[in-house]
Amino acid sequence: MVGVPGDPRIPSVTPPSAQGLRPASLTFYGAPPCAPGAAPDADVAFVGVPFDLGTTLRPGARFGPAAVRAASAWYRYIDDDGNAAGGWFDLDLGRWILQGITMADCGDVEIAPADITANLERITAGVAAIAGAGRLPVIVGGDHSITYPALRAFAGRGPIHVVQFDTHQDFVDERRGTRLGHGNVMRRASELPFVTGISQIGIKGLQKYPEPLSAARTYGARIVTASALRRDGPEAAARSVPSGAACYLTVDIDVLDIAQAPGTGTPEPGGLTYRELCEAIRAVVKRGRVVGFDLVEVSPPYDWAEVTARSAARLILDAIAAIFARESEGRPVIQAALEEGRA
Ligand SMILES: [Mn+2]
Repeated sequence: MVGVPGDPRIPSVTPPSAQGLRPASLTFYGAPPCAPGAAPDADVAFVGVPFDLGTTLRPGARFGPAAVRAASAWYRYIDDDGNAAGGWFDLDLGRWILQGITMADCGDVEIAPADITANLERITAGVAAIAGAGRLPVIVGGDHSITYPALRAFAGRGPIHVVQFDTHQDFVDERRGTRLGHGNVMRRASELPFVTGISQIGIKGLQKYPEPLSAARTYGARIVTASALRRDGPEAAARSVPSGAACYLTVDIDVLDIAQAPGTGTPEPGGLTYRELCEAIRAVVKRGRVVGFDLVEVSPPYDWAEVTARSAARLILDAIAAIFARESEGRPVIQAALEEGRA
């Protein structure tokens, strides 16, 4: 018999929670799902944003959250004995990471077709539900335009310095009538009253128009090119971040070299290696206090052998390990950073 709505024998599509979030069938790292409508009860709360209406040329990043979730299955949050938050032993670092740090997957922001403004509001609400609970939101895009609505979720929580790892500056004011695309996102971020500065790390590539670069310089963006990072090292790059500042970390996966991250809309040759990126993130995180983190622009239709999705899944763990290693206290660090910023 064909099921009809309300037929108890047929599993219905899970309704979105009060925050407009739809639970995922597969979770990041196998972490437990957040209870719908409740504040997340974990140090780290993942949220997927399957939105790519901000792309200039090649869409596909809407499939990013699903691909990164699938790739993250390699790193299991719960061990064979059913224990959660046991962390991982990092053979390269020679120590445990993320021991005792709890994680939960809040699902995906429910994206509506065609209505950009409504979607941006849903993204803000979804991230605000996590940040407002004093948890670390880890947002997986989606194209880079989602960083602007994600940042808006921090309004009223004190000054924030944005640290952007990216090939492109994304500082175009307006092109072809749009101001909310992924190439405009840092310009919009710079206009938020509580954003006190922006560090742009890993920048490279060719530009047709000089206006975004001069506007970023006029704004006071601290620009560290890929070459400068390579030449001067991660500690020097991290000095672009004000010491002790509350930071929002945004990583556009296209900061990696095209060979290491082919699955993205606008890849460029000459990018960072995974190791260079990871070491730079560790240095930045040691200097600032990260209160929000997104990873964007994984576009599975352009990926090979899950190279990009797997790199993203690992990078998220390495980044949050660095964030929580800073003071190894977990949730209270995030809460303190937000409260201190508010004071
Ligand atoms: Mn970008």
